[in-house]
Amino acid sequence: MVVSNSTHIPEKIRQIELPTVDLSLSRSKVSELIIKACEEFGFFKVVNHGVPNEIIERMEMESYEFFNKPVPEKQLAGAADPFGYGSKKIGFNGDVGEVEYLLLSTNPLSFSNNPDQFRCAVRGYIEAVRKVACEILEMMAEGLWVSDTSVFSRLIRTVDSDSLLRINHYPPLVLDTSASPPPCHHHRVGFGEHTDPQIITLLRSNDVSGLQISPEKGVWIPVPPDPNSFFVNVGDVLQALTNGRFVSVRHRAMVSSEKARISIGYFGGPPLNAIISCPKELEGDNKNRKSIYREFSWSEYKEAAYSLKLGESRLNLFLN
Ligand code: GA4
Repeated sequence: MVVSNSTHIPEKIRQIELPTVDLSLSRSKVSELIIKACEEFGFFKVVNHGVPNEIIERMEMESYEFFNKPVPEKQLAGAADPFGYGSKKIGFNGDVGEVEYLLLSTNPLSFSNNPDQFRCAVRGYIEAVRKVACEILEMMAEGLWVSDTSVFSRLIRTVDSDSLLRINHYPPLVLDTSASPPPCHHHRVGFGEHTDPQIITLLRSNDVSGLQISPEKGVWIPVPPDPNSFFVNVGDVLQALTNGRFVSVRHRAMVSSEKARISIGYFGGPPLNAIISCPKELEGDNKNRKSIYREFSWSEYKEAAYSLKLGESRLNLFLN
């Protein structure tokens, strides 16, 4: 199917079944499936993840409650510069979308103006998803035959990891049927095309669609929602840590449903002073054993990523 985006460039929407990883399978099978998915798409769905339902439900309920409040009350969470409540404006470079959100740092929890129950729900949720993220990162290292199997996971497990939690609330799509000419496409951009700068993202949403991934320019694969699963994507730093074997997937969120979408993203990032370089087992097999990317610190990379527009690529600024 061909649809148009706001700049009227034709886009192809492709319906492809995306990889699913069942975490209850044997460890070797799981790591094999994860490696394949990360090399092919930089993206997979996780089922049987072991995060208790109560933790997820509580988090979702508190999120609904937060976004149902009047705007002045939501603003008590502070402005999203960098942590707090934001609406429409994304980042610092003029990007906008049909979304309101709460952006929180996970270490320590930047969340002082909100009620205790919400704080507790967020804490419990972060702890649970971080655990799953660490397990996944360890199985990635195992599958890549890296001897230090916690080489990736310790970057997000440490207390000074620069990780984030983002709760997004996408409004329902309201079509102006009286518009003349009538609207030609039934979707709007909620959160524009981008890659995540960090190591790994675990995203969970209610049963409302919107997420799409782009394996190649102009091609979009809609990801059917599944409230019982997490969607995992490789971030830019993991692409660098794996010397380009894993791909940091481009993705976006569209507003295309008559129901509001709530998504909760955990972005596992390294400490600001961490030096990003791939383990020796993943260095090139060329004569100089050179890796594709030069060494960089997460703070250096973050600064570059945050100074660009949403859709702009940053990892290629760090090529060797
Ligand atoms: C994408 C992933 C996370 O949501 C985020 C986003 C951040 C923001 O909203 O402030 C960024 C975006 C994200 C990447 C490029 C920069 C920074 C907006 C933007 C234009 C919180 C993050 O870490 O990077």
